[in-house]
Amino acid sequence: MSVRAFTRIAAGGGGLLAAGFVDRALTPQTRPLSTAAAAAGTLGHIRLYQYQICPFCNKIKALLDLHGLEYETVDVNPLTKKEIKPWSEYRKVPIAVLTPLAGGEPEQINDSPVIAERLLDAIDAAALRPARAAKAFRSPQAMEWAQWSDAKLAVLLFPNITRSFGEAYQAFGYVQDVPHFSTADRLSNQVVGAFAMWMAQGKIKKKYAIDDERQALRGAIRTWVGEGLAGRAFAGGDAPHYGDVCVYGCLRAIDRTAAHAEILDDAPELARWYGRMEEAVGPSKGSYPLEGP
Ligand SMILES: N[C@@H](CCC(=O)N[C@@H](CS)C(=O)NCC(=O)O)C(=O)O
Repeated sequence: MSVRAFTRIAAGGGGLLAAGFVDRALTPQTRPLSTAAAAAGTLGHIRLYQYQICPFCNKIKALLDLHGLEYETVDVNPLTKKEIKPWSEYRKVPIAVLTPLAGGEPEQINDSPVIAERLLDAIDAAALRPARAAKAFRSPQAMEWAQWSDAKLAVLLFPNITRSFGEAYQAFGYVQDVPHFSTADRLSNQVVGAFAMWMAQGKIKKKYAIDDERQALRGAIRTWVGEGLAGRAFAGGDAPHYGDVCVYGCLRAIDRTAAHAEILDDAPELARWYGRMEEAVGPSKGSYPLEGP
């Protein structure tokens, strides 16, 4: 496993859900479960190949969770990629595999914006929300924030969770909880992975012209709070739009790290919005597959 293979890995996930952050009064009713089944019917069985600390994977999971759609997650071993290597030439995550419920060929979808578009089309077709709200969810502004989240925010996460070996080791701690990883997989990923990520930090900073990574992240958060939220409950207004989901997914990806706690502590408006998003999105509906990957 090369250092390079780790350089695209960013951020990852547990729960900084401080009850005080949740403003229940502002929580929108965005999950009519009766129609979620219709979207699931169109999409079939959803399996998502992921790293738990990948912002692009967490964006897709947040989109599924917000709409009450069930899915399976398969954690890919970042060192060996053995879960995807036998059948996929594309070696990044997320990869979605949709299997029709009535049987038939599974469909592989690579690249999070492509996956998201497919999910959004199915969600719209199932009329999970009224037409006007559906249009607002995918408004041009929402899509601009989605792009901003991928291009500006996601790239800042990696340098912020790998400033020292200890931080990188903490970020990779999730591998200890992946059911199908062997003890050797867990040890090698946490130690070698953390070391490689720590070593790659300078290179990534150079690539994206990042000087002080915390300052850059705080700057991005100020942009989101000032221009995205602009005093509203969500960037989408009273309910989240797709841009809210993308930014939330990015931040949820690193929720086990010190960087996550720090940026929420530093920005009370962000923390309140994050709490509202946690409430709206709910817990992850991802499960591990019954049979092996
Ligand atoms: N444009 C892709 C980017 C995906 C990406 O870069 N994923 C990283 C993890 S965050 C990855 O798989 N890197 C390759 C590796 O780990 O070997 C998307 O949005 O899905």
